[in-house]
Amino acid sequence: MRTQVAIIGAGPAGLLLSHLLHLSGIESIVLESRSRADIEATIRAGVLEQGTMDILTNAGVGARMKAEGALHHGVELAFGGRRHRIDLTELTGKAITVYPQHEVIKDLVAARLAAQGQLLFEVSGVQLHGVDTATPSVSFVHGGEAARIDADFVIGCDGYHGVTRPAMPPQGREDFTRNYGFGWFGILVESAPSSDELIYARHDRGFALVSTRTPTVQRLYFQCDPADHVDNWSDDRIWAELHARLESNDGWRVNEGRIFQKGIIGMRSFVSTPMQAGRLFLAGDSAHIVPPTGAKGMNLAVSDVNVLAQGLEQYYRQGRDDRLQGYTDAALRRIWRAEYFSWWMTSLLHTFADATPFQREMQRAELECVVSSRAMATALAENYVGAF
Ligand code: RFL
Ligand code: PHB
Repeated sequence: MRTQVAIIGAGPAGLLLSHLLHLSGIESIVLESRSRADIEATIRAGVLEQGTMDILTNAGVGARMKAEGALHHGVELAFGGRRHRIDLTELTGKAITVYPQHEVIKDLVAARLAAQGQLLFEVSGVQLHGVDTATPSVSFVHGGEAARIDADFVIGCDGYHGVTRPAMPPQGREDFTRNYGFGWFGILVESAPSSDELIYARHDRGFALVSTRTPTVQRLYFQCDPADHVDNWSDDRIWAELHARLESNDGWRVNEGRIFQKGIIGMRSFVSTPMQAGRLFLAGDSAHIVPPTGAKGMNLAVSDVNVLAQGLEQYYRQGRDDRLQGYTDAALRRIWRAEYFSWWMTSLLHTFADATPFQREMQRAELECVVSSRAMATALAENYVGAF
């Protein structure tokens, strides 16, 4: 097989890149290790920045997001028994949309297939060859048969645990990592939303987050030990913990309902640089991870491939590669802003096992500053909606 751009991974990064390239008349093949049903059912992100919505809309894949996504003009910070609203729209002129990542995936898969895009599911043994030459290739197994794609470029969109980052030449690489030592326990609940807007709560027992999915499904999270197991958490224990962390002086309580999905994720910050070497480029979670507190991961994946698609378009249309050469620098400017904000939100709202009493008071004081100072609330709002 021969194509212009071989893309590894059919997450938001890989699928959107393939679609943007198609709109510019550039051919690609996407290789995905999981099945279509699996990628369309994996529960992950929920919050889309205005810029992400604009990119999806301009690419012609925003219709269902607009119709079914919920526009949110504010978020709430809860601590000390009180909730404080941060008015995103008043402070920034922008809003966010809650629309599940797997719905974005469904929209992108449908768009690729409608345009006869080549999407190969359930491939295994992906290996990269000659990425430091002008004729890279990818070998893999599909439907029990060994296969190979010759391409001009290989793009690693295969997430944090993929094979493309380890295939980067080691010289000159620098990785930046922060492990937080805690995770999030996430549940999906059959019940009406408890709140019109997301609630980020700080409590001495740990962080909790009230999010939504649809008018009949809530998405809730609480800070936990990343080594804990979902089987240790009965539904009753989960509700007791959530009620304790979300306690409110005004009598508000989170709505209970049937819990139909439980999972634990670890929290880390990670950036791997540079994001390119020769004809191999990384985009999305394959190059960087943020803790989910800032709701930035999918938004970064989208902005990375938007920059990369412009570089590839310039290469094929004008025969110039200065945009491609500048990809890492252009992408990292936004990535480090999002890394900073995600780290800051995480530090502000979680309990840290090694925090001294002084540090705990500083955290409480900082929260008071954020909700009482318009300047600090504006900084949070600008970062949250991605106005940078
Ligand atoms: P993905 O989505 O991980 O996709 C990578 C794809 O590559 C495939 N793959 C391979 N394919 C072929 N060969 C191999 N060797 C392969 N290895 C892997 C995988 O099967 C997969 O299909 O990466 P991408 O595209 O970079 O997208 C990143 C986002 O998925 C991620 O950043 C977000 O989900 C993060 N995130 C959030 N981001 C937001 O913007 N807003 C949020 O509100 C938000 N909330 C979250 C989140 C992530 C969460 N979890 C579960 C980590 C909430 C949670 C709980
Ligand atoms: C979600 O709805 O899954 C979600 C919302 C906000 C976050 C993280 C996850 O910060």
